Formats: sequence, structure tokens, C-alpha cells
Amino acid sequence: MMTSALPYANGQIHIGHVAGAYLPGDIRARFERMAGSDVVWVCGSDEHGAAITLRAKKAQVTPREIVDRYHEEMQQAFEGLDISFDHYSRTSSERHHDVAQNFFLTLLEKGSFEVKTEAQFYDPKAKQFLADRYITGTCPKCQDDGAYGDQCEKCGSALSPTELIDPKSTLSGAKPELKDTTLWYLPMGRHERWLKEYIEKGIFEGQPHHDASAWKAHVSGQCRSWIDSGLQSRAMTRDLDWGVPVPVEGAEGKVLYVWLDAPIGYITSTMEWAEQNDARWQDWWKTDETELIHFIGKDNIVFHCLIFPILLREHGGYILPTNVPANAFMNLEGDKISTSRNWAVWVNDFLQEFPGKSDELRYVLASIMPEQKDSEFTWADYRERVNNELADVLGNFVNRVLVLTRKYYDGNVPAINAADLNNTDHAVLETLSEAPSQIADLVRRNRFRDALQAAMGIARLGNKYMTEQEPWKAYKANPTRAAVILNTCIQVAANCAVLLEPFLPKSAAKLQSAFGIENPTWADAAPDMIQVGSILSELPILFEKVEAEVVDAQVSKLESARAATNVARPEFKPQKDTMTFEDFQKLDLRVGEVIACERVPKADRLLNLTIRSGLDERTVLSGIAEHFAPEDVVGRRVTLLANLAPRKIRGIESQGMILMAETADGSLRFVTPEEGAEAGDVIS
Ligand code: B3M
Ligand code: ZN
Repeated sequence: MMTSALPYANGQIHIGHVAGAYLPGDIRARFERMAGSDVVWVCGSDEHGAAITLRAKKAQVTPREIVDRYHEEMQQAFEGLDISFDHYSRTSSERHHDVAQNFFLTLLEKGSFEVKTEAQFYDPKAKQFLADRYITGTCPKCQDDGAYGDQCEKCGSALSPTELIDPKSTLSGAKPELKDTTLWYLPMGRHERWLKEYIEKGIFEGQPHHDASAWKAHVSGQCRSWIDSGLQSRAMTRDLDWGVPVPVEGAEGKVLYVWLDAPIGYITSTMEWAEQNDARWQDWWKTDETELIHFIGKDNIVFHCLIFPILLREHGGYILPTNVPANAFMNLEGDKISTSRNWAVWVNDFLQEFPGKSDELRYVLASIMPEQKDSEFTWADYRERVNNELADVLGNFVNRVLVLTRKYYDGNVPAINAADLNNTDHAVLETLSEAPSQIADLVRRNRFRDALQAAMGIARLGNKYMTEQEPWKAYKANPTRAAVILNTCIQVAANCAVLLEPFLPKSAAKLQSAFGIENPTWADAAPDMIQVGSILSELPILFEKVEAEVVDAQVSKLESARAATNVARPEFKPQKDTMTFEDFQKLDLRVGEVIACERVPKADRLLNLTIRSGLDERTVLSGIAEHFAPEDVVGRRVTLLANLAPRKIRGIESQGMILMAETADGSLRFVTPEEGAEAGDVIS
């Protein structure tokens, strides 16, 4: 059973989404189908959540209009890229509402929730309860008037909405009122013990469940740091008018938290698939032998590795994920992909501008897939890979094979004698016999970049072999030799047609038809795939080269799209009041080294760093938890303001501050001393 993260139906699909959760799933699903595995891969549009209601308010339309539009457009993008879900559903469907509500009621009956009534900020005008980020006001510490309900971005102070001076709702500008509301909390702390075993040892309810070492380090690392910093109870309901209504008497105006209903969307999607395929959905969600793999981006790890397993266990009768190979993020031309700043390559735009080039995009995204850490898409790299790898290696090789077979043998596969093969020929065929299992192993370890390069390595081998063996020369001087060379090349090219199918489905289909291969299984890839007597047909050029002008045009298109958004680069903050050199001399700035890092309980934005300062090892709290996971911070060298007066925040004494730069879109970057500067070195 495989799933890919349900994309929010409030925007287009861009290449970062594809490289993150959809292309890895497609490569794995296509491979497993070819390998004869029993596999079902589902997805669907995630149509609830505050972001969609806010988007609808901003566009002055209903949430239904927003989700209907993007549900269609996202499916177009997936189809255009040959993303081959077995089923694609949507969470605003009545069917899903029923499934999610029944799931909730079962948890309710089992006492899985803690019901709490507490005062929350409410916008009397928008008639909506407000999350911290939707309340703004004046910071009580530094008087900045752009502070949020959870933190002041100016001075970094962690705040709560009640501390804000003159609080306002970001929805309507009205003064928020405190109003009692009932919330159903999931007490995650209750589950720490078994979750720790599940994540760290792959053990569930005392039994071996999965190979924990097969999980990506950054995935189990993030889970460990969440568990170690203490799992806080999380509200599983929201006061919104759009979503799955809470099926409890008196809970009008409340809906299930989107991260409760969305993962259940995987189950609903499977139910719909099962109905259409005369199958039992329970075979996929309630049968212990079934492996459950979630393909997601790294920002969804806690929901798939901790929260969803808790929900499934609490409900009972469900299997739990056996692997969650989350990918990191893909950046674009030196910047983060940003919907609000229109800094993205939108799939539907790409398909319109480059019709028939879906395999080129798949190839490049698979080649740079952010499997372990963030990666970077540039149009220059796109051009390089299409021209120098797809066109010059794969395209060139198969074209020469087909043209020479047509020219010398009228398209017939030349007969050969095994005795005529030399060591070089045997070595090539030996490589062919090993390739399918090597690639299969890489794919099943979700190492798609390496798997693709291994498959492309077969084309590279064929290209090199042909160039060195020169069948065009042998044909005159030694026709027997020519036949051996070309027959070997034909086997290599035919294997490419099979081994590349999970990555380049359209190109593989064209190649398979030219070699007379029909619906190949993975096991069909072999050194003697194409028998004498087969007739090969010719093919037009598989991959056209990308001109340099395309790169320039795409980059300037990005620049102008970003310039056109109303979220242009904010004015740089005005310079502060002049200070004297004596003032500066009071600052004790040093190089620090982060030797440990963890989250701060009940403070979503704070990380607790242990820093080696050269003078000591000290604790420093920093408001960067929404930008960096603890494991991304440990080991870094930082710029430390060492003599800032210690301050107690959330009961922890912070002794200093680390310097961060804030970029245009509000993301943060460390101010890192140059290589060679060590902990304790004074910065002046
Ligand atoms: N809708 C995608 C995201 O966080 C989120 C995934 C749900 S999967 C159940 O961008
Ligand atoms: Zn402040």
C-alpha cells in the first residue's frame, strides 16, 4: 500500500511538489507493477484547512469554488506528467466526511481524546476563532507594532496572544475577544513510549514491525527530537465553517483538524479504488502482511510518523506505516520555491510551454531529487541534463542501433554464434544480467537518483561499447564481428527500454514499440531479450536539444513573475539609531559551535541550543524552530552575542543570542563565520 501526500487544493502543482512526494511514488509504483508486486498507490486533493478558507476569503469566493478549481488543475498536472495513481480522490467528498466522522467517533468511544474548554481569541466580525498567527499587535518587549500572537519577529521574544498590546485580527482588523471553546485534544504524551520503540527499533506492540534502519536518518531524527522534547497534546478540532463537521451534539461550527481528516483520506481513497476494482480495501489497510509506505515532503513527517500512527493504533485494526521516505525540499534558481512570490515552475505551465517533454522534466527532477537534503533546480542544469545525458547518451545510442540495424540488416536482428563473442562482449552482457537486480534494490531502498543513474549507466555502456567496437568498420572487414557487435547493442538498447520505464514512461513506450517489446515485466530485462528474427522499426529522434535561449527566457520569466506579485521584496528595514564605537566595543561577539539542539516544549518556534563558546558550553534559545529542525542545526558554527544579559524564557535561562539574517520571504539564514574560524574566536 502506497500513498502520496494529498496536495492542498488551494494552488497549482509545482516542480517542488513533484520532486518531493509524487515522482518518487510514481517511480516506485511503476517499478513494483513491473516486478509483479501487489501494489495500490492512492492520493487525492486535501480540500480542508484554514489556508483554504483564508484563500477563499481573500479571493471573495467560497472554499468550494477554490477546491473545485484546483482539484481539476492538480489532476491535469499529474496526468500530464504521467503520475500514475491507482486512484485520486478528494476530501470534500461526502464519502470521506462519513469515513472521517466514523473514525473520529470510534476514537471518542475509546477515550482517545481529552476534551478541554479554554478561552481562545475570536474575531467577532469574521466570526472565526483565531490561531496565534492570525493575531497581530504591539510587542510588549520592544514596542514593534508587527508582532504576532506567538512571537515578535523584531526582537525574537516568544509571546502569547494575551501579551500583545492592542491586538487585532489579521482577518478583519477587529479586536479579538476571548471566548470559551471546547476542543478535543489528542494527548500525544501518552504514546511516547511505544512511539519511541516504533521509530527507533521498528517494533510495534512488542513485535518486529519494520526495519528501522531502512528509514531515512533525517526522518527518524526529526521524530526522535519531537519525542525527546516531549509530545504535547494537539487539538484535533478547529472552530471553522469549512471541513469535516465534528459529529458530536453541540459541536456546531467545529470541524476536524485537517491533519486528522487528511490522512484518513488515504483510507477513503482506497475504499473508492476497491469498489471500482472489485477488491477489499481491508486487504490494504487491515492485513498485517501489507507494507504501508507514505511518500511525503519533510514538513509532513510528524503527521505521518507520529500523529497518524497514534490515530491508527487508537482506532485499532489498522496497519501502521512501514516506511515514510520523506524527501527534503527543492529550491529554484538560488531561492526557495514560493507560491506567494510566484517563484515556481508550475507543472501545467511547463506542459503547455514544452508539450511532449514530460519525460525530460521527470528525468531532471529524478536526477536532482532531494532524497536526503534540499536540492536545487536551475534551467541551466535542466538544459545540461537533457542535452548531454538524455539526447547525447540515451537518444544517440538507441538511434544509432536502430539506424545501423536498418542499414545493414534491413531491421532484422542479425544471427550470431555464441562462440564468436569475445571478452568485451561477454562483459557487456554480464553487466546486463546484473543491472535489473541492482536497480531493483536501489528503488526498493527509495534511492531513485542512484537507481536512475544505474539505468542510464546501461545506455552509457552501450554508447561506449558501440563507439569502441565500430560496427560500421567491422561490417566490411568482418561481417561476423559486425553482427556480434550489433546484436549486443540491440540487447543493451532493449534493456534500456525496460529499465528506464519507471522513470521515463513515454520514452520507454516508444523504445519498446521499436524493439517489438510488449508490456515487459522487470524480469524480461535480460542479456538475450531480443531474439534473432525480430524486426526493429525506426524511431524519430527521442530527445530534442534545449537551446540556450530557453534557459534565458525561463529565468527572466521567473524574475518578472516574482516582480509582478504583490509580495515584492519588502523595503529593507530602516537603519537603526546611530551608536558610538564605545557602544560597539561593549558587544562580545564570538564564534560559537552548536553541539546539541532540541525543541522547547510548548513553544513551536523556539529551539534550545547548547553552544560551545570557547569560554564555556552554554544554553541559548533561538526562535528558529519553524525554519530549522534540530538535526539541521547541530554542528554548525554560528555568530554568538556572548555578553547579552541572560534571560529566562519558558523557564529556561538563555545566555546570549545567535545572529540570523532574514531573507525577503521571511526565511532565516545563519550568519556563519568563514571556514577556519573556531569556537571562541573573537569577532570584532
Ligand atoms: N495537504 C500537504 C502539505 O502539507 C498536506 C498533506 C496531507 S497528506 C495526508 O503541503
Ligand atoms: Zn519585540
